[in-house]
Amino acid sequence: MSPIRFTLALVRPPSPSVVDGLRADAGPDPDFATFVREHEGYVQALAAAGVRVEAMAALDEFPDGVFVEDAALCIGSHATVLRPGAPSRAGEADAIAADLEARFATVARVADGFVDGGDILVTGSEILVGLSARTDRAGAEALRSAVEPTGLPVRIVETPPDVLHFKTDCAILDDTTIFSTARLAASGCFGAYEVIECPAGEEPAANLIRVNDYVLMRTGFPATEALLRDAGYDVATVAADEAARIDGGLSCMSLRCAV
Ligand code: CIR
Repeated sequence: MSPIRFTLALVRPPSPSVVDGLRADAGPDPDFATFVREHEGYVQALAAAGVRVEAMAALDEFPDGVFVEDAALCIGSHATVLRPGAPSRAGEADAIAADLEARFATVARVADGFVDGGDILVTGSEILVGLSARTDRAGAEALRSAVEPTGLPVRIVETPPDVLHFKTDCAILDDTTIFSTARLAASGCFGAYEVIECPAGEEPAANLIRVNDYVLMRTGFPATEALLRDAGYDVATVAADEAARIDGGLSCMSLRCAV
C-alpha cells in the first residue's frame, strides 16, 4: 500500500465557529472569510494533485471540525474512527463515522485511550504513532488492534515536548523518505529512513503533504520550497495562514484515501 498515492480526499469546510478553535497560545482569532478562501485554495490544490475531493458537512458545534484528519485514519479500504484527545473534539469521532461507513469496506474504532490523527504517520512499511498531549499509550495500543486488517505494524514513538502533534513536525515524502524538523529527527525515531531536514526557522513548513506526484506545502517558506524543488519534488504552495492561527496545517484539513 503506497503512503503517497490517493484517489479521494475527504474535507470538512470550516464553519463560522472556527474562530473559536483551540490554540496553544493566546493569539488572535482566524478571520472566517479568509479561512474559507484559503480552504477553497487547499481543495483546489488537492484536486490538481489528482484526487476527487468530497466535502462532508460543516460542523458548527465543533470549532475544530475542519481538521478532519484528527478524527479518523484511512488506509486502503480500511478506515478507523479515532478518539481525539481534546475534550471539545471528542464528538468529532461520532460525527465522522457515518461518512466513513458510506465509503469504506471496513470501519474499526479505537476502543480505549486517546489518539489524534495528527499523531499518526503512515509510511510504506509501518504506522508511527507519536505520544503527545493528545495521544496516550492506551490510545496508541488500541489503535494497534484497530488497524490490524491493514497488515501494517504500529510503532509507538514520542512527540517532542511542546509540539502539538507528531506530524506538526514531519511528513512522508515517499515510501522511505521523511521530511522532519531537526528537533524531531534528533529523537532518532526515524531509524533507517532517509530524512530531509526542514530548514531552521521554517519549522511550520514541516507539516506538508505528499499527494500523488506533488508535495503540497504552505506558502511563505522559501528555503523549504527551494530545498524540496532541488531534491526533485514537484511542489505546490497553499496559503493556510488562518488555519495556522489555531495550530492547524496542511495535513489536518483532509483525509487522504485510496478507495
Ligand atoms: C487543535 O488544537 O486540535 C486544533 N486547533 C488544531 C488541530 C491541528 N491538527 C493537526 O495538526 N492534525
